[in-house]
Amino acid sequence: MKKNNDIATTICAVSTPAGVGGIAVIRVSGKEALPVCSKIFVPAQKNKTLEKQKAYTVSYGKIFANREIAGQAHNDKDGELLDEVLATVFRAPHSFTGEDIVEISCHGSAFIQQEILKLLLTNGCELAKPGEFTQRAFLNGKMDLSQAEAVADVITSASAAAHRLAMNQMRGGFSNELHQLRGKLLNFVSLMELELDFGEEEVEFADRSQLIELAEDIQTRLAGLVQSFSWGNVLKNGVPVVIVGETNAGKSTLLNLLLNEEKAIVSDIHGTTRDVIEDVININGILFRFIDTAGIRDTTDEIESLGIERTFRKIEQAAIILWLIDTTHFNKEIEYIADQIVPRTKGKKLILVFNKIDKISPEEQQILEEEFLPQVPAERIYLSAKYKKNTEKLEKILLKAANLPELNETDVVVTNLRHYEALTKALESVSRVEEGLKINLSGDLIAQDIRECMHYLGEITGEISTDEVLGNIFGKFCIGK
Ligand SMILES: Nc1nc2c(ncn2[C@@H]2O[C@H](COP(=O)(O)OP(=O)(O)OP(=O)(O)O)[C@@H](O)[C@H]2O)c(=O)[nH]1
Ligand SMILES: [Mg+2]
Repeated sequence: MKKNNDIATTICAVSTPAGVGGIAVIRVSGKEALPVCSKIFVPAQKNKTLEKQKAYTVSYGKIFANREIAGQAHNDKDGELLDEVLATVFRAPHSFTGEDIVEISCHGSAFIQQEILKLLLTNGCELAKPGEFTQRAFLNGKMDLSQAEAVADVITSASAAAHRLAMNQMRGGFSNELHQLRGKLLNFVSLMELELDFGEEEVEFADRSQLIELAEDIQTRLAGLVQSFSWGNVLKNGVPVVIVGETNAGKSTLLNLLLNEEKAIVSDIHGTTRDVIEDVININGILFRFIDTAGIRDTTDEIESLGIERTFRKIEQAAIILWLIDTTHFNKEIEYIADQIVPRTKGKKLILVFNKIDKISPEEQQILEEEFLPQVPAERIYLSAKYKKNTEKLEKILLKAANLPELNETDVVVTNLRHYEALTKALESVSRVEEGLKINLSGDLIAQDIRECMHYLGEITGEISTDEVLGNIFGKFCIGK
């Protein structure tokens, strides 16, 4: 793992969310964390300065508004009291970043937070960049790259399943496994490269049949991980459910109902929604991503046509399709719409949602049940989005349709696109290794493929990383994380 002990700056940032809360936590990390904080923090116990404070203990004290000059903090005679705070001290290397850290818990006012930050900046700190605390944790060898990325996932996880996956990744389950696979490959490739040193002599240090076994093993494992992405992604970002159908069927009404929020405009004008509108919501511990779309009809309106094209694209990306049908309004259009939707739903779950049943009689509903497109294989539900009738039943159908496996704490599931891409490439190279071995390809070519596979595995854990990759990953974090 990459070690970096010469990070010179001491950084600070508010680590709690922006805005007003009961308390806020300002985190300071770096070589100068203790002396800098000591300049602005006046401990209640006069002789217990932060520098003398034991690691992992908290002390109570004051911060004054005009403590900008070194050495003045230990005299609270003058200056306007800014806040009474708690300071927690962590010492290198046993801290989140691996550096000395002081966490100042102050009252949650935005003004107090800003003033304390200003005091820290005038006393020699720099404002942390997005994700810089976690980046330092990585650079100081406290965690590998996939664990650092999991920190962001843990922070944003919005359902029990996503949380469990992120926690597992943060604890290093995934990295450990990749690290081991990589170690085994390294072992082999070293032996093969040794053979190459012997040039013309026919020596074989690396046992080919063992290597085939290993390559097969690794292939199976990588293929499993690559496959897990399809639902790992769903668990993290929500099961994509697209709401489609004719104009005015009540799609936006249903979206608002499911999200419990007036997200989309509802009106009785046909073609109200022209773009896709989406949001996620947690139903019984599973995250769903509901996507409202432009109603499908044969139109010459250019903008509406673009909207309808987007509808089709969203159907492609969805796992579940809710086809909304207006039960009060039947005409030959429905055949046209069926032709547009049904062929696009292969391999996906299609649910026929008959809406506005508040407006039809039980007899009419009965006729629909018997006669409406009987050849379309799909679950059917009758509801009223406007009057919230049968919507619990719809949620049950959705949960069933999502069909997500129960996860164990130790299950390794790939949820990160970057990992998925690297694993896919690693899988390709290890497949080439296996093929090469089977046709007795020369050692140098096989060694090259092994190295390539190791490279991609190393990219995930950060054993191989570039500044660009790091910038990309940590730049997506918030400041203070
Ligand atoms: N009676 C009744 N009216 C409904 C129901 N659901 C929606 N509506 C009404 O139907 C009209 C159209 O609803 P929207 O949700 O805007 O329909 P949409 O499918 O999004 O329409 P477009 O965006 O134009 O494609 C509105 O006047 C709604 O109030 C329902 O269950 N019963
Ligand atoms: Mg709409």
